[in-house]
Amino acid sequence: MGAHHTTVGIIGGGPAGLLLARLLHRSGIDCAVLESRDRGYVEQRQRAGILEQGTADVLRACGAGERLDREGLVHDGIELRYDRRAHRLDLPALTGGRRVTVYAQTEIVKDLIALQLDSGPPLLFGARALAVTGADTASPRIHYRHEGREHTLSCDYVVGCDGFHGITRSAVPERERRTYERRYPYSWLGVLADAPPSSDELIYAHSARGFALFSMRSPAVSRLYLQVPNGTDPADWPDDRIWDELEARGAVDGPWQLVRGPITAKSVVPMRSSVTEPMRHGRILLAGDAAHIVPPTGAKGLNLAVADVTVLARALEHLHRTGSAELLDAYSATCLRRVWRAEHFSYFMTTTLHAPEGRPSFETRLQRSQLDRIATSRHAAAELAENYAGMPLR
Ligand code: RFL
Ligand code: PHB
Repeated sequence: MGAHHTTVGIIGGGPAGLLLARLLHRSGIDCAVLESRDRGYVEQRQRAGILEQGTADVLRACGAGERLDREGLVHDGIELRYDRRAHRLDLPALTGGRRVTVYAQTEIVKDLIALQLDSGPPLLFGARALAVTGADTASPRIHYRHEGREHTLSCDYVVGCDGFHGITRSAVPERERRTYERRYPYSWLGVLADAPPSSDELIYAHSARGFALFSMRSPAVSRLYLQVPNGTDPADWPDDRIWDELEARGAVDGPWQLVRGPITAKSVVPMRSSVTEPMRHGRILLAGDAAHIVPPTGAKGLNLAVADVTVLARALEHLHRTGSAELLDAYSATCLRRVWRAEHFSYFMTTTLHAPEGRPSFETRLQRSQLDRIATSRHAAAELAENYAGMPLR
């Protein structure tokens, strides 16, 4: 990597790390990104699809909005299905004008990598951080392996953007951090299909057979999810079984037809909530999935990662420009307010929409009552819509 010192050493080249590097670079702050995987892997990893308005605005403001504006699909609503009925939530009408955009995480990552490789700060693929030392010194160090050799990068600040399974979190002494966690008794089987979406908007379907989500990547590609038991092997789900199950769970009175097509990818993701506090220890900071994860039902994970690094870039820029650490000192508390709101919303969406194991229970009845409430009360609908569309970033 040439220089062995940088102002901000960033571990992880997912959306959080790449966007942070972009924001710092634009503020004239020197930084470097170490990413353990290769470029192709990072660009193909199938994940999020829904961007809050604030997220899309940050991407535009830092010059990564061109393809987003051309190819992103702006959505004004989502549909909830239960008891064979469809109920639409009009997002702008319920939130004072906020909407969401369907633009895949894979595309954001490609756009940010292209910007960074074209005159941005150093971005090293195949560079696995092994440990961070010197948390309590003025110059923390990242020890990493690249092309079979070990290197050390000394930094003024180290930011862990290394996701849920990263190593930065463990550089904070155990007595200084606390993790709050919840696991759910189900997972999602997610598929990508060369089939046009069966609806113009996303459908979140509650059914006695389990939850189903009908999303999309483009006018030609569907992204679909089914609630499955933990430990499910995707090999037990041949394509026809997936389509039949999606059709059964999405069934509604009135016209609706599920369009089938070749399935091109299949994977199982467990549902988990987790928050590690605080998000800073001395000169080590955590951002995105490295600090917190949500079950995907609320579509919040990527949006939280973007919010964290936006707050962090502003704080580091303030420090660089004025010498004041005031914003940096507030970083963890500022982010955690938004994080806990998103944790609650994601938990609410998850527990309201997924079928509990076994026969219909007390919980199932509560879910139906809650869904009726959303369908009939503007207040209840607005509460969901405001959380889904997201709070403005400032
Ligand atoms: P990432 O994307 O996990 O990136 C972390 C990066 O760090 C690298 N890394 C290391 N690099 C160097 N040294 C080490 N020791 C390293 N250890 C790890 C990894 O290779 C990786 O490149 O975290 P980041 O940047 O914080 O971004 C978070 C988002 O990826 C995540 O929150 C979202 O994908 C969550 N999510 C969704 N979020 C939304 O906002 N809207 C959605 O619609 C949405 N849908 C989803 C989702 C996540 C899903 N899965 C697979 C969990 C749907 C699914 C199915
Ligand atoms: C997706 O398109 O991948 C997606 C959309 C909405 C969610 C989760 C995932 O809540």
